[in-house]
Amino acid sequence: MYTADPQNASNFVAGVDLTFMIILGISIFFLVGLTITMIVFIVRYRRNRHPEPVQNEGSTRLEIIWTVIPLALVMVMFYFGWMGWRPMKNPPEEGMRVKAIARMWKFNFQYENGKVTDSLYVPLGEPVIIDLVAMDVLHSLYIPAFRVKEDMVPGQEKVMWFIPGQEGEYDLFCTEYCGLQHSYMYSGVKVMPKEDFYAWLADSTVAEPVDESEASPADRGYQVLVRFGCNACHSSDGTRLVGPSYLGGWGGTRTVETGGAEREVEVDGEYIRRSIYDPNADIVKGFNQGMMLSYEGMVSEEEVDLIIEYLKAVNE
Ligand code: HEC
Ligand SMILES: [Cu+2]
Repeated sequence: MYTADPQNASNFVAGVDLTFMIILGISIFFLVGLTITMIVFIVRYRRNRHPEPVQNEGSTRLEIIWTVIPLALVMVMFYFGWMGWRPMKNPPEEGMRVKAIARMWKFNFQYENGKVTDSLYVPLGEPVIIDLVAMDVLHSLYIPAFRVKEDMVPGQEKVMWFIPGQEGEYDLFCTEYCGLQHSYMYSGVKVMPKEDFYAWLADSTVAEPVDESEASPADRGYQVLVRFGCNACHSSDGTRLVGPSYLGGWGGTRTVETGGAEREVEVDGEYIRRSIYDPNADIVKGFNQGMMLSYEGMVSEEEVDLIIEYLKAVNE
């Protein structure tokens, strides 16, 4: 995914990099300076030149020097860090708003017109304001090339913003260890020229800019499962992951727990729909409640139908 790391990938690159270089410079200066001083002292004050150690009692001048200089240096670091960080906390009023939704183990991005994608698409040169929503546990959204990173905390409203400065594709991933398939939360940002971006955004027929129209309903159903990260918890080959496999479900029966009572249900369209929109209504026996969250408002009715087509095809 990752292609380039230009200096102007976002409006924050210059500030963050400058701070980093200043701190790195100060650190290198002290590493080299202290090492040289140490070696000189070892040679000059070695035992056979100074058999009798001398005890030096305090020096106010030295004390002041080695208090004031480090204080000034950390204030310099603080100043640059503060100046680089403060604008990140002040998003502009106007901009392209998008909601980043993190859940185990997938990012989805929801645009103002309802479009949902699994990579982030943004217009070049326009402020992008991201509302960060964590559905289940702590996640953290990180775009290294843009020098932005922000924790996503369930129940907290947080935002992140930036202005993309150069067309291209960049890495985006979760940097808060969030469980078994944390590494699946790896995605990307695509920066497009404004006209291309708004044309893509207005086109409601394709979620991702790929040609889905030729694919069969079952193939498109599979793409829906990929887009929403269902496959982190469900396999297609009978393997038991966090949730039951797609294989062996459709057309058969399931033992589920409904409100504490066990019962048998037919795995049909209605059951699948309920499993996606209200996963805790029926808990498949042997699996944990609360792992799967509702996808109501994210996965559309048509997409549920496509998923059902895929489940039929898997169990043929
Ligand atoms: C974090 C893990 C997780 C994710 C992500 C997840 N599920 Fe589930 N799913 C489960 C678990 C656990 C169960 C079994 C417990 C239950 O019934 O709620 C389950 C049950 C189901 C069932 C009933 C299965 C059966 O064979 O009886 C369906 C259908 C289903 N999920 C579909 C989906 C779809 C579609 C998505 C993506 C839009 C999805 N799941 C995402 C964990 C997950
Ligand atoms: Cu995560």
